[in-house]
Amino acid sequence: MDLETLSARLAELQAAGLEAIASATDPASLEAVQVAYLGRRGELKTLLGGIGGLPAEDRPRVGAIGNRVREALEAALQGRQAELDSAALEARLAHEAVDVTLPGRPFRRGSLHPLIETNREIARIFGQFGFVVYEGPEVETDVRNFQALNIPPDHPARDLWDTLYTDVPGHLLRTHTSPGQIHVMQQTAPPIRALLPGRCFRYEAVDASHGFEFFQVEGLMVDEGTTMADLRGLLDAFAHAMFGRARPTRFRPGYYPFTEPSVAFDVQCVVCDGAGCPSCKRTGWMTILGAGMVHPVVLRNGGLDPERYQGFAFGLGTDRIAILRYGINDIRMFLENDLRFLEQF
Ligand code: 2U9
Repeated sequence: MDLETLSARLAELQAAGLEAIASATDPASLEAVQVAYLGRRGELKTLLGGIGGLPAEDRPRVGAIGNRVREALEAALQGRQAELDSAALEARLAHEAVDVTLPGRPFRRGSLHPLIETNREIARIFGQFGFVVYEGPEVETDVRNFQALNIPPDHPARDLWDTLYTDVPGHLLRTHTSPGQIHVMQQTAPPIRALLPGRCFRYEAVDASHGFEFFQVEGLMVDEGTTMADLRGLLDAFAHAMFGRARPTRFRPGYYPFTEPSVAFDVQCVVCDGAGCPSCKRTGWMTILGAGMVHPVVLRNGGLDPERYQGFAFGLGTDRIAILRYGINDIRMFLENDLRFLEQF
């Protein structure tokens, strides 16, 4: 090959290379162009391999042209690479753009279960009188659930509190939170003002107003000189906070093995305001809790001297209070996990 031909071929190569670079649309094809033209076995190397056939005085001229071609192609490659990079960046920015002016997605807010809500309200009210919330276990011993509460084996009152039993002899699902009060009495020195909320169990035919599991809050106060007047005042304050200041209340005689004397505590019917309706069985009154002065035997079982200390206790059904608060007519709904019911609270 002579100088003229080689120069012309180098010019063609440059032109073809520049066109290939300009039409590369992505980094991979650009790299392929680079390899094809400037690689170790690329077109430029191959063409310059023909330099050996030229007369010695022509070689530097061809070498110089070859360098210019390489420089031109390298510059074009760099320029094209920069173009492709910025195009890729533009595309990414457009794709990943965050429109900060869009409205946020709302969080789905849950709500408290009506029994939890009621429980908290009860604890809040008694908390104002210094009552502290304790919790006891749901599986209890026969001793704490019955015997310590003055209900010995074969006592007829056990029929009222038949429950579910575990495989471990002498252990059962608690029928009230009272055994927790025994824990408190044995572990705390008076003055005691304890509130025990929790799940309780009983052997029960289930219907709209009875469940085999239910929730209870019990209160216990023990101190020197505690009287039934303190109990009455406290329960009045509770009833007024829960059902309204003007709502009349009353004590009726009751019976529990663990309190003596025992009472039922009624509020005027919250449905008919005392006129008489199906909700209050036409009596005008609703029993919202039971209470009494702690039996001396129970105080002694709790490790306290009944000559020195007196106390009162009360127990209320959380489900029942919640029914009255929210106007619910079937306690089974509390435990069915039906969102149509729960979302109303
Ligand atoms: C100790 C001593 C005495 C707790 C009491 C009641 C009366 C009562 C019922 C109300 C509705 C249970 O949930 S319910 O079915 N409870 O009427 N409970 S006095 O007396 C105690 C507790 C602990 C050591």
